[in-house]
Amino acid sequence: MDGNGDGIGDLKGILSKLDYLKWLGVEVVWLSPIYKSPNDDMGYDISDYRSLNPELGTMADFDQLLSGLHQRGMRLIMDLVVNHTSDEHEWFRRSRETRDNAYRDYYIWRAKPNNWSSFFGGPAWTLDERTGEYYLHLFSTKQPDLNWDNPRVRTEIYEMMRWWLDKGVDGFRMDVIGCISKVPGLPDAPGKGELEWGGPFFLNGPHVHEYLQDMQAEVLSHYDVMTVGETLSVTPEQALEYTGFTRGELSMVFQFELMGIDAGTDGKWDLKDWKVSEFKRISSRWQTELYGHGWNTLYLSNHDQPRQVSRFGDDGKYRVESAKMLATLLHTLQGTPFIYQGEEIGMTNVCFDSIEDYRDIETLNWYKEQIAKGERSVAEIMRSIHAKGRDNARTPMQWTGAPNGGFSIRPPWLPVNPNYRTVNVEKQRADAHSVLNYYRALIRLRKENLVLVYGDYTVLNPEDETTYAFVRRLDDLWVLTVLNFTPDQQTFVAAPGQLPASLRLVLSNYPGGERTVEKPFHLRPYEARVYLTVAERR
Ligand code: TEU
Ligand code: CA
Repeated sequence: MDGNGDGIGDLKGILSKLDYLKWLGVEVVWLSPIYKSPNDDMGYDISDYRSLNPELGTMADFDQLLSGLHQRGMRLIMDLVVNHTSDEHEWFRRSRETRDNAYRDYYIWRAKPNNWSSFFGGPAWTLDERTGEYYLHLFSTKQPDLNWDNPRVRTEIYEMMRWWLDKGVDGFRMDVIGCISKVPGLPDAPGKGELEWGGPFFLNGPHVHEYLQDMQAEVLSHYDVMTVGETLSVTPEQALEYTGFTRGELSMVFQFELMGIDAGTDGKWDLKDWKVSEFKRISSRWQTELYGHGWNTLYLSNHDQPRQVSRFGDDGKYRVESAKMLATLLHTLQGTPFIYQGEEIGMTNVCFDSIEDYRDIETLNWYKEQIAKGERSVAEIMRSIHAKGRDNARTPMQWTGAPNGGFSIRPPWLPVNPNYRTVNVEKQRADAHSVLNYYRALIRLRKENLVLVYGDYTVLNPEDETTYAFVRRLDDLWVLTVLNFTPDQQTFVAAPGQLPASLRLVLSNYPGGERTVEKPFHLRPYEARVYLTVAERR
């Protein structure tokens, strides 16, 4: 929400929406980076960790936001981006001056680059003319990687973390935290030279757990905080090394296995159809393997991913039904659900015709690279961008049907999705059957039923390609979720003994439907139902 009419969302704007968040049932707010930044990667390139991007507000605005949240019983977690800084950060400006200054080893310099490639295209190394050496950047050339093997870097980061925690923030979402430890010697990735990805040499590297345990001992354990690490390509086994209850590292991590379900061999832009059975296989694996040992995150959207209703549902005829169906999944699995702004009203992907309307560096770099290669037509390139571009999620929040979706009095930094007149908060608050009111009901349901928080998990129909049914149990409490993932009528039949007789329907995205557990279940397009052992609801 833009609070001062310059077309850019800001802290004052968010402050004006705290009552909305409270009404919805939100408990914790995670802000993407708001620090000083040249915005090469929308704030994920920080040039000063202790001051804010003036576009977003002042420190007084921040203090007001934090106390506004706390007064309402909500909490705030900040984005901790410490795998890299901006090249405009003081440390890097000094580091690049000479080969032997005190800040040189804050970053990773080599006389010769290895063959790793950057997540944002091109090599992961850039030659810095002044000292004639290359610096490592897993992301853009303006995001040099910090050298975590240098104890001074760790100490500086811990001090900065304490500074924010002493201000009263309630934890951190840790950006690409699984990338902070690189394999010593930075060896070439085997294989195809420059095009090969160096992943195995910097994902879950040799010292990552030691550094996180150190961070816990030095900083986090002294505060009442929650942490969530962004860990690319972790398996459940690896996730437990970060989050296991006895590990003393992180509260939870974001896994990416599900986000890779529609990516072909060439990566995210290489569009691939996905199967309901595969979705369930991945979801079930995480549910089962973390249960009792660590804590899951649940998410289907964020600022890097396309809109979930466009990706896993139907953003046309069944937008409302499928948005609610996905929301039901998100809130009835085990773990902490993360809702990304606008998801709660079923916001959809955008299809801007021209690349000029896009802002995201990953998208723009990939577009340029593809045009230069000349292997795909512009139409094909745009097709991938429409499906997977990060700006799908970044279009302004649709508050009302007023111009610019009520986000700003001015045309915003990124165009508003043209569907804002039909899809907006104002309209949905007034509609008892809206996606928004359904999210609110789901959040409440979760808070009222411990089985939804602590229950175990069993998938009932792993092989079926149309529906997803699972039960969760806590002592004698049961919850059953039945979801139709298709635009057609489907039937789910439970096997004998899979369900108790006493379950009652407590929430559904359609009126009517079987109120008790009957066999078979007849499901309408994208129908979702939640059943509970109502008598013993607690
Ligand atoms: O994302 C890490 C990351 O790997 C993403 O760049 C991901 O590869 C891509 O978005 C998938 O399309 C984090 C932040 O969430 C992202 O916004 C930043 O761009 C990135 O780190 C660098 O800080
Ligand atoms: Ca603004």
